[in-house]
Amino acid sequence: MSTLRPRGGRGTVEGLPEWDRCAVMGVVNVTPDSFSDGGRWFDTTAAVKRGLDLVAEGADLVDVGGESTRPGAPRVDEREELRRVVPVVRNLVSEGVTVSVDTMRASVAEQAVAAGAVLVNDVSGGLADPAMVPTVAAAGVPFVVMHWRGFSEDMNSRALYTDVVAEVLAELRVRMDAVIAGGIAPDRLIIDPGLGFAKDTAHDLALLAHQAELRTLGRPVLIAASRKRFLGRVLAAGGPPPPARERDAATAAVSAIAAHEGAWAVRVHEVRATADAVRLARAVEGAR
Ligand code: PMM
Repeated sequence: MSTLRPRGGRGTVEGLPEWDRCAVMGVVNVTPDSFSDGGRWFDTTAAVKRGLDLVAEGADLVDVGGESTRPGAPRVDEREELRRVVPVVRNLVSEGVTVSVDTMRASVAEQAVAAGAVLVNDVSGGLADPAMVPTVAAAGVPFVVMHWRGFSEDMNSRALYTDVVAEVLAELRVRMDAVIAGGIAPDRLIIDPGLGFAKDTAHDLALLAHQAELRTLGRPVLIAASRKRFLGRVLAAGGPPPPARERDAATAAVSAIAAHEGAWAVRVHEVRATADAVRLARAVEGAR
């Protein structure tokens, strides 16, 4: 495992703060329909308070999104996405929070960056909107390239792999080359295997088991397992899966594993337990 990890540990991202451990990205979904927390932070005041609470609980940065990407979700209207996201970003930034914007739209990314967001997290890795890569390149902010095979409406039908780890790596490499060719600086890229996006439980687990291989792409790795279906399936042990809100202990377990394997950051809905997990992973690392 550690033999596959390049020197330099989890890596650094130009334009973002450096943490001496795996960072914790707290999630604020300003949506009525996200699979795990939809509707809970669906007005600006509640969403901003949620972001501040996540920071108080130990989040290093807060990821603000206005479009649900749960399997089967329809797309949200652009104006509505802007209305949901931009004021929340602006308010959190004014409180000193490091904010990323979770969007597939260049217009939302652009306005969020203008409002102070310092990272664009695009689950489509720039594929959904042809204006995304030039917009991020011009803004000069870091960019998350996630493995993605198509919109949520029908992504489950794309969960077909012969060797999921090799194919995800190869497809991520193609996207990295494309976004670099499009003008985004290589040292501003973060990669993400896209757990649950066109992947079933076995695929998600294989990607976690081979996380160290993602580091061979040479960029920091973001792992976003929080409350996802595969955790429900593992916990179900043959019975009905527990609801999303009862998957936080399992999420924290993944955070510990991911941090131990060299993840740059983990993206989670409930921060407290994951903040403990990444600190513990750091302590174990320090004792090597
Ligand atoms: N997953 C979701 C949303 N945004 N961003 C990244 N980089 N990686 C992910 O896997 C990811 C993401 C879906 O989860 P949510 O709707 O509960 O936030």
